[in-house]
Amino acid sequence: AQIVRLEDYRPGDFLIDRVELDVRLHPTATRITAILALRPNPEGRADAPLRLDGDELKLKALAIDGRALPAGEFEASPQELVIAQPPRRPFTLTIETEIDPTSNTKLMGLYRSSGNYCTQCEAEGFRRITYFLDRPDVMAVYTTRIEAGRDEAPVLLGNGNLVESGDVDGTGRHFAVWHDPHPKPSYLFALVGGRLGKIAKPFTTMSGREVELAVYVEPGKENRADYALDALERSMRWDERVFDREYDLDVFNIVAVSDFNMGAMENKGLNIFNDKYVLASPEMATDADYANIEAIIAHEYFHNWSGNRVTCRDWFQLCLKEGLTVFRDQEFSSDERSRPVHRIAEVKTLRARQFVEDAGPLAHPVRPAQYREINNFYTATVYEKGAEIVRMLKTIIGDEDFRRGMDLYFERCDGTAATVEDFLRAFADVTGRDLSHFARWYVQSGTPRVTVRGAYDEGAKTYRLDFEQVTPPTPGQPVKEPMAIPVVLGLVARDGRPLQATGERVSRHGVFMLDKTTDSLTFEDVATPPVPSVFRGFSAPVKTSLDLSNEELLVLLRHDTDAFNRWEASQTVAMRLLVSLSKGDPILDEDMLGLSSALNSFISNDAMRDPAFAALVLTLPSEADIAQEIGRDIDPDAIHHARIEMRRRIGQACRGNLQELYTGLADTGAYSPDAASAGRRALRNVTLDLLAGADPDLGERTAREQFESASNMTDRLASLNVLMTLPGDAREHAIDTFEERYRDEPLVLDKWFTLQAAIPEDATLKRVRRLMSHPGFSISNPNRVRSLVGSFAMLNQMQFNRADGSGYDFLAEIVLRVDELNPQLAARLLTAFGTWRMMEKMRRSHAKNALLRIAGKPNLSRDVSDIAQRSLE
Ligand code: DPP
Ligand code: ZN
Repeated sequence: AQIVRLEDYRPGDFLIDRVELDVRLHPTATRITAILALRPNPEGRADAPLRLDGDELKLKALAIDGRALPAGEFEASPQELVIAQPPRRPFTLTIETEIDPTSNTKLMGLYRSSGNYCTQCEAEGFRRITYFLDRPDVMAVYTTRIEAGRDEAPVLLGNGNLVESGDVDGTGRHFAVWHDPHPKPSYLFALVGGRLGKIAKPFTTMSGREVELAVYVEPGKENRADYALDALERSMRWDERVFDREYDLDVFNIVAVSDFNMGAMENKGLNIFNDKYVLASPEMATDADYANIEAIIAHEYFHNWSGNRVTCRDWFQLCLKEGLTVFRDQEFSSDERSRPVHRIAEVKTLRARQFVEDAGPLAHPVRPAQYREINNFYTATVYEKGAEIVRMLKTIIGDEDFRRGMDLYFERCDGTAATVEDFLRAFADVTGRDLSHFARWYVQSGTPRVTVRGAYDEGAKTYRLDFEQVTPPTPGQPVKEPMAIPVVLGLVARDGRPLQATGERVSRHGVFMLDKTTDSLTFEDVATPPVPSVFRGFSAPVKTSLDLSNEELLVLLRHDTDAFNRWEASQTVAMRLLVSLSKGDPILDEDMLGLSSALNSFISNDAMRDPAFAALVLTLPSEADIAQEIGRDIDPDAIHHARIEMRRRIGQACRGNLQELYTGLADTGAYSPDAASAGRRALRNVTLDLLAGADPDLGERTAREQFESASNMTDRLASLNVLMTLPGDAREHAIDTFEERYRDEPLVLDKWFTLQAAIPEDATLKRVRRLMSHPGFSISNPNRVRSLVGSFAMLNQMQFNRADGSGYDFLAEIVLRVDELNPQLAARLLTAFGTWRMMEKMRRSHAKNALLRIAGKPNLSRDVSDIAQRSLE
């Protein structure tokens, strides 16, 4: 397939200023008339043909300035419409196309979900509706007339504001005209037509404009949309308060649909959401679901400025909107919840997804230099690492300059299609700093590893820290340059007393910049040998090697003022023991004892002060985390058993305290999804898991009781998760009871699929195959496929990476099946092979064969063939 390169970017030869669409919805033959106001781009070539993008389109009519174009003057294929000699002045082009939304299983362009019509145009879906200059630097003002049968689609929604609506006399059809005054790229176009229930509330913006906020859902589910609407309102207030960003239309509509490739989409004034990220009730959603809904509602809303008002010049700049918007939604969640707890959650996700990606065959820079299929670049690297870059920038220049830089960026770039350079220039201009070295974070892939060594000089009362950074090679980048790494640090005295220490070259924001391969830093007047606390708050997306003993790390767990590093210390000690166990190395009793007694005193002294934080400290690193830490010749069975063993030992060592905690945290009163209540549930459920590890009989009894008495989905699901680790009748009975209760609730059934796909035992693959013929499963619904097949491949390390290769063969088979319906979904599943090279030899060869089988299949989608090829390179 053809490779698109950043270095080949040039402005288009034509621009489109206005688009008038007339869309006549029909299940299998929707007619679209597009009137495009075109003009030659002064920055383009003067004699170029006009080439419009298409994808599986059927051209019905074509006219320039109202006159039909004769056959010889254009060439139309499903993929392209070319006019060799277009006018060299402004003109209108009228294009009529016909499409079949019912057979659109790719869920790109206009398609149907539960009978309703909806669209998804990012990245390149608009070209499946009409021929267009489908690139983000072509920005136009859209007016959309939507027409449909009144019975079939009583609700008709478009971008912008509603300007007209009414009946089409005597036909049973009606129409609505929507006008969006803000110029936008085609990827932000959307329309919806269908039978939908609505909840709404008024919102007055900071300058006093009246806006109606509304959420549309499947009729009958309106009462499950309250939390989403509330989150929207809080997001809007927050963006006004924190970034001075105001909303700019008369309505803000959110529509939930059940068939959606991504989480949600920020179409101007008309966000379309995967219903998983809208619908919630205590009976059916977990605390994690509520937190995700809040974050994603905020994310899509924040795009109104970081993405829509300022959009991307080309798809290489995707991180310009995504990294920045993830940063913004993370800040929002941190303000709404607990900042340190949220930070830990962010880092856990970053490590689990982005570090893994960066260490595998699909590694790429935050701003890639090339792509074959842009859909494959909506990645953890672009999103999560992209957000970390913005956070580092803020850490380096400080809060005030960061805010001034953001203001300047929005002011300068409003209404334009911008680049990463434009973004950085705003911060360089407000601070007078040279950010060119920092900019390397956008272009160099791979996770830097920073080694830190400390040395105390008793006589001079100084403490020196030596730093060294290395970034490993990644695909296409064999040699790496040193990065500009902000290290937020401090020193901790062993007895916990605050340690006064001044360091040279530590900025007034507490940051030491490591921008060379090696560097050191000396602290003066250090009274006693300290324990260094580096990368506080995870100040940079790097891996760290510390020459600290377990004992010293446990000093940090007890005494560090930085909550992130307290947690990190507990995890580092646990990880060291887990790695030793996994490799079959003996672990010293004193090391085991050191950790369990530290945890025991943590439970007695600290756990109830911040239960959410305590839950994180008491959660052992996952099997996937351990595999990453080991890095090569992985044996997932050994890792699984090592983790079970650690869980047992910690559970037994802390049993008394855990039992007390479990009882003390008993569910009281009505459910509320707030962070404090969620934290108590999280801690109680971690406690249950450790107790079950220590004593399976007690675990089973307690989990069954909790399953039966739970007043909310969080506790019910947590008890089920514990039961999944305990084979037997109680488990199977609970599985059946849950199914019985929720068989008509697809989003809850998804949890049931996931639960079973993650069971760590040999029979699971058979179980997953059987569940694929469950009436609640559907191979064409992305949420169902991800819940069952995706969870098996991503959550069940041991069974996906089975020694006999059958886990790989299964995934390959499903990827090929799904590819015929929905390439984007298939490609996403296939990324589970991203860790195949670090497996031991037998597994590696099975995985490679499965990948070769996929890559060799004729007629693969570009999405799947791109991932398969890169995974094999
Ligand atoms: N732009 C969407 C989002 O991340 C995904 N297409 O919000
Ligand atoms: Zn986004």
